[in-house]
Amino acid sequence: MRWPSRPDAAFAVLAGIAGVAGSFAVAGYTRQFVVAPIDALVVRLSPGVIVAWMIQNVGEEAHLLHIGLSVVIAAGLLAGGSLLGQQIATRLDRPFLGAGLAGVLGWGVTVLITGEPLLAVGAAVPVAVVTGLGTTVSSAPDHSPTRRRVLRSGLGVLGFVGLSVGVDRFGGGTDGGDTDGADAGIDGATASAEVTQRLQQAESQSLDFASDDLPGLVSPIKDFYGVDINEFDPEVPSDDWSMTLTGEVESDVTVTFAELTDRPTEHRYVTLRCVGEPLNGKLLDNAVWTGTPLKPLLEAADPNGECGCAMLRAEDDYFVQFPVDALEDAFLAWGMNGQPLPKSHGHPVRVLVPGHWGETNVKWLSGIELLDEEMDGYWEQRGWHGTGPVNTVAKLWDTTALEDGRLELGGHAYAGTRGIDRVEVSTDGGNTWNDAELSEPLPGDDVWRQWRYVFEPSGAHDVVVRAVDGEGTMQAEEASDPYPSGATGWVRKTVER
Ligand SMILES: Nc1nc2c(c(=O)[nH]1)N[C@H]1C(S)=C(S)[C@@H](COP(=O)(O)O)O[C@H]1N2
Ligand SMILES: [Mo]
Repeated sequence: MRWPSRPDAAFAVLAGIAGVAGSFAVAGYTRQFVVAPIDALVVRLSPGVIVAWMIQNVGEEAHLLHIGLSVVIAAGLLAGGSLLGQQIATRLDRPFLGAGLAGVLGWGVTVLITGEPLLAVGAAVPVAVVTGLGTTVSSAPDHSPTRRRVLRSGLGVLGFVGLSVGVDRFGGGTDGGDTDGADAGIDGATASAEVTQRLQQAESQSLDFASDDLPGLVSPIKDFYGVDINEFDPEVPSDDWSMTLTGEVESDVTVTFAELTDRPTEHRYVTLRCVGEPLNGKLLDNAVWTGTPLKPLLEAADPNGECGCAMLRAEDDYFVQFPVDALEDAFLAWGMNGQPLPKSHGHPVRVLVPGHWGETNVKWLSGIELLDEEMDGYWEQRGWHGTGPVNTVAKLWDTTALEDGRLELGGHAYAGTRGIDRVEVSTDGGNTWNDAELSEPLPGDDVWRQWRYVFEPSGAHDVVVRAVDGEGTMQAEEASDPYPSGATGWVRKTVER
């Protein structure tokens, strides 16, 4: 095999990039995008220590690193196809066959990765076109115009990449049942009367903050935080969904989506908080969820395993192990703020376990296996202890200077099923404490509350906030990191005006 010349190699790289862009143009940011399965593999193969380190030190930007790597791998594979196509064609002494061969190889690679023969054409065509350009350029006799052409085609490819990104971002497209783009505040525009009543109740019970930056008592879908083990959400049509309770049970129980949504329906406020969030972080939100209790299904299956525990499994290969006792209070939700459950929040069905850390709220639920012996879940395998009840927290999300010279402090407080009894605020570093104003509790046994405290500042203040839960227990003062059992401590901040 001959070593590829520089323009050949350059065009192969461009062909790879163009192929990835083409795949993106036809598939969008979905699991059919050629990068998606590669990314899933990269994430799966990343050692747990690295993942834990990334979550703590790189935070939400960490996904850009593995996505970047996956894009490079995808482009590299398609570039390899382009080069191979060119080489075979050269060997056969038919250089102009190279484009066709490169296209076929690019198509084959993409089908192998995505399993989508039709959409793979979107990657194959740009690979063939750019490879063809390369062949034309290399076979051109003189040198300096060739260079110019290389440059021009390179710019063309970049233009194509830009265009496909633009088409996907702004042309709408392949969201399929997702309402993530739904309008803030009016998520419930098409909601049932009960959901609308709940959304209105949350609105009317929200404290009247001077600041517009604070979330209300219900988070609009577009603002609701998201934590996923995968970059690309599974796409599960409701009609294809069913879930089986199996394993250590008297009898397996299977429900389809139609059967599930036919069951007694409730609309509950449930607040979610991720164990991985920093003490004053924002991975804490509340929504009105529509669904049905899990308990009757559990009773029908009649678990008899030794550990009294179950593994919840999901379509994205996520899994959480959990005590059956706690599951008895769980809710299977298919609606969020009056919309069908959005793709990013687990369409079509997710679990909501009152009062436990976010990770137990399995999205894209695919099955519940009752066990004989305890086993680690996905995050527990990676060192987290995030299946238990949430820690009590009062967030300090608002420090707003009022026109009259006073300062408004505010935020949300949450203690899972224990509820929030009061929030105390100190403006002198913890020497003296005052009760904050609290929003009226919303109905439900796993809902946050808002707090607000306004005072007359003089100079700098060392503000500290802490919550007392419904059992009379004070939020733990000792500070600890989120890893492995959730952040503890009191939120402190120096404010001045
Ligand atoms: N199938 C599945 N379920 C999942 C996860 C996931 O990655 N896959 N993430 C969990 C974590 S860590 C949290 S905090 C919550 C977040 O739910 P949200 O994305 O709807 O806010 O979902 C949990 N359920
Ligand atoms: Mo989480």
